[in-house]
Amino acid sequence: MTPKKQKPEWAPVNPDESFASNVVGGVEGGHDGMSRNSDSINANAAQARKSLNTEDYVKGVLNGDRTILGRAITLVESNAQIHKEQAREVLKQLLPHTGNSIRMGISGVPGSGKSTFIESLGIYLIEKGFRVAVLAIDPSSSIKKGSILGDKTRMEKLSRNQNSFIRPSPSGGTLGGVAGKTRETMLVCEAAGYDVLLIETVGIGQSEITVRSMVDFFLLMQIAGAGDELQGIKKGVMEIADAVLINKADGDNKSRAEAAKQDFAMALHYQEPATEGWEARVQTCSALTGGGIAEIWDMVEEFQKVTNASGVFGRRRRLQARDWMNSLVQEQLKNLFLHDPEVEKVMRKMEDDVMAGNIPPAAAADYLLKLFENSLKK
Ligand SMILES: Nc1nc2c(ncn2[C@@H]2O[C@H](COP(=O)(O)OP(=O)(O)OP(=O)(O)O)[C@@H](O)[C@H]2O)c(=O)[nH]1
Ligand SMILES: [Mg+2]
Repeated sequence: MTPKKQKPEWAPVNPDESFASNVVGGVEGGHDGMSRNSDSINANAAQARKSLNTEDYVKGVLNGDRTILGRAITLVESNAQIHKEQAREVLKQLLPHTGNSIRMGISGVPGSGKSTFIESLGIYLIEKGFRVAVLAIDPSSSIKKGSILGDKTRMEKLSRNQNSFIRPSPSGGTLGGVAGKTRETMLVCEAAGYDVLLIETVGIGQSEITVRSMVDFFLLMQIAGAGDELQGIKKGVMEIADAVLINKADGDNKSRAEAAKQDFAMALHYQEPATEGWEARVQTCSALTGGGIAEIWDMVEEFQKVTNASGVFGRRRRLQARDWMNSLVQEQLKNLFLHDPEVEKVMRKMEDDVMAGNIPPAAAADYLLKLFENSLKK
C-alpha cells in the first residue's frame, strides 16, 4: 500500500528512486473530499478511485490500512454535505476504538525545530515499538503554499517509516474550523492504532490555545538566543505548557541553552500549573543529534502516570469533549445566523447605521437576532 511514486513537496531536489513517502495528500478547506489527482492519494489509482462505503472506511481504518486511513481523513475534512453525513457515521462507529493514545501538542516559534524534534522523537518511539501519527496545523498558510510541511520540513526519515503517518491539517476558514478537522483526524488515527499523536503548530495567534484544548500534554519549544530569554514569549503561552523545551542545545549553543533553562525553570516555578498536580518542567535537547530526546519521553510517561493516578488525565479529556461540543454548537449557530437570508438582507445596512450613530449597537443586535429567531420559526 506504500505509494511508491508519490513525491511529497519536501522531497529532496533530485530524489533517487528509493525516496518514497507515506504522506497522504491533504485537502484545502472547501474541498469536496474527492481526489481528482490520482497521484495525490495513492499510486494504486484504481483502488484510490473506488468509492468506499461506510463499512469499507470503518474496516479499513480499524485494520490500520493507511490508504483507507488517508481517505477517511479526507472524508472527515470534506465540507460537502453528503460527506459530512457519512463522516459522522464513520466517526460514530470508530469512536469505541479511540482514546488509546497519548496526544501531544508541540508549539514554538517558526524555526525553533519542531519538525526536527518530531522526526527525532518519532523515530525514537517507533524503535520502542510505538506507532506514531503526526498532524500539523498551520494557521498562517494554505497547504499548497505549505510552510509546515514545505521545504523546511525535517521529517524525511519518519515519513518513510511504515509505523508512521504524517498529515497536514487543512487550513483556510477559521482556526476553529481547522482545529475541528484536526480533532476528528486524531480520533481516526487512534482508531487506526496509532499510540502517539504529535500535533505540530506554529506558535502564532490563537493556535497554541486551540491545540492545548485538544491534547493531553502540551510542549512549548524555545531556543536560546542572546539576551533575556523570557522576552518575546507571549503572556499566557507559558501558562498552558506542561513542559518547555530548549532546543538546539548542541555545539556552541549548549551553555546558552543551559542558562536559558535556569531562567525558564525560575519563571515556571512561580506560575500556576497548566495541569493540576504537575509542575511544568524545562529541559534542554538537541533535535538534531537526538540528545535529550529519551529524557523527554521519560517525562511524558511520568506525566501520564501521575495524571492517570490522580484522575486528571481522564477528567481533562471529558472536559475537552464537552467544550468541543459546545464550541461546535456556537460555531454552527453563528454560521446559521450569518447565512440567514433575512439577516443577510439587512446586515450591511445595520452595520452602516451603527457606524453612523443612527442606532445603538445593542438595539441593532436585538433587531438582527429577532429577525433570525423569526426565520427559524418559519
Ligand atoms: N543545531 C541545531 N539545529 C536544529 C535543531 N533542530 C532544528 N534545527 C534546525 O533549525 C531549522 C528549523 O528546523 P525545523 O524543524 O524546520 O523548525 P520548525 O520549528 O518546525 O519550523 P516551522 O515549521 O517553520 O515553524 C532547520 O535548519 C533545522 O536543521 C537542533 O537541535 N540543533
Ligand atoms: Mg515545522
